[in-house]
Amino acid sequence: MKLPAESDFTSRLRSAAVTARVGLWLGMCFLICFVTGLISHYAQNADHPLPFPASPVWGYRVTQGLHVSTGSAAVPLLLVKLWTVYPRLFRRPERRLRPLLLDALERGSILVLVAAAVFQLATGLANAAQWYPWTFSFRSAHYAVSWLAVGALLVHVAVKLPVIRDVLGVDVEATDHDRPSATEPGALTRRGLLRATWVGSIGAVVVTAGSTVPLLRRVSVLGVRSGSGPGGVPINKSAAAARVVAAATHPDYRLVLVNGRRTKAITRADLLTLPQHVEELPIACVEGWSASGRWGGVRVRDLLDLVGVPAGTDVLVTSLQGTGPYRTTVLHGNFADDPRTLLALSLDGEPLSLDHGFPARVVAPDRPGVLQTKWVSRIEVRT
Ligand SMILES: Nc1nc2c(c(=O)[nH]1)N[C@H]1C(S)=C(S)[C@@H](COP(=O)(O)O)O[C@H]1N2
Ligand SMILES: [Mo]
Repeated sequence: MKLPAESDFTSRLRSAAVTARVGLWLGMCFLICFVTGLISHYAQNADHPLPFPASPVWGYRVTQGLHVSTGSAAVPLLLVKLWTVYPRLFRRPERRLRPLLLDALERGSILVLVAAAVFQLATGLANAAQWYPWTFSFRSAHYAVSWLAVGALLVHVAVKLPVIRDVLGVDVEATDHDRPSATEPGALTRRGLLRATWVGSIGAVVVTAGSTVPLLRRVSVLGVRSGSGPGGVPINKSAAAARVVAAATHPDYRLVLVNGRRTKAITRADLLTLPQHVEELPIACVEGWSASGRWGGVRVRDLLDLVGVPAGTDVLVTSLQGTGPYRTTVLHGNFADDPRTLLALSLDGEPLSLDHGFPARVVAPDRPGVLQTKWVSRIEVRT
């Protein structure tokens, strides 16, 4: 089989004028994705040198919704951009050393960029679809590769800046930076291709982001969670899947509070005799879906007072769940003290369902869904 030559690609749609316009939007999506990703990563870290804010309550809902939306929007953009540039892969290498080295450097940085971008979008989408066909930790891999992607992106933009400025300054049909062979009219005009790309990109957001915006839910075929769990809040992992049904319904259930040697074990019935509060708070999953609920229960701060935990103390929350990465989570001092942070016993006026975390779960404002621990059995001062 013979490799094609760059000159074999003749469509005038594969033009720097198109690439730069798609690239501009792709770059913006990547930047928003990167920043919101950093926020999400930080929020999930066990150590917070700077406290993560507990306000506004919907903060994480918005940043993570943006993260998943811009990631989804980037998929068609990346595909079209790659389609417009890949003939350049078959360019003959330079003969002289200096241009050859520069060319190799540029191609190397593009290889890193493309590999990182494809990895981020593929793992991100798979994660949003709750499909984990890998064994590495999603969060650390996705985080590490994001730096690679952004680094390579900055190098790429810097290298291409002269061309980008030229082609963005003139009409998209201008041919100044076209490859000599790119002269055949395509099935679409360049404007038509761009329009189709924007539509594809918006479409990608609609089919995924619907899980965050209730109005879009019906058309959101890739948004995995429906809005139809008890109390209007979807269910992420069921009690059966977490293997907690027996422990959660056992008459010996006690919530155990621990502050060093001071401990207290409380039944669910006793929890219901403590002052009850109602808060409207969202569950905002890292997968992008979110839903608001009216949670009722006991303030975590009131519970900590029962065993004399001082203000500002980080606590560790443990679930009845035997295994899994979300069995224990850290509730940082500023969250534990926030009057809106509840150990929830009810949702929408009904006792908490098993799947939503019965007998009791954590709900705190502006907090990633993964940390809203269900089936809570123990709250202790973090050591
Ligand atoms: N013990 C435990 N708590 C958990 C989880 C879990 O797997 N185990 N999943 C978390 C995730 S990822 C999310 S998004 C929320 C979902 O809460 P919901 O199922 O009530 O909507 O619960 C969180 N709490
Ligand atoms: Mo989640």
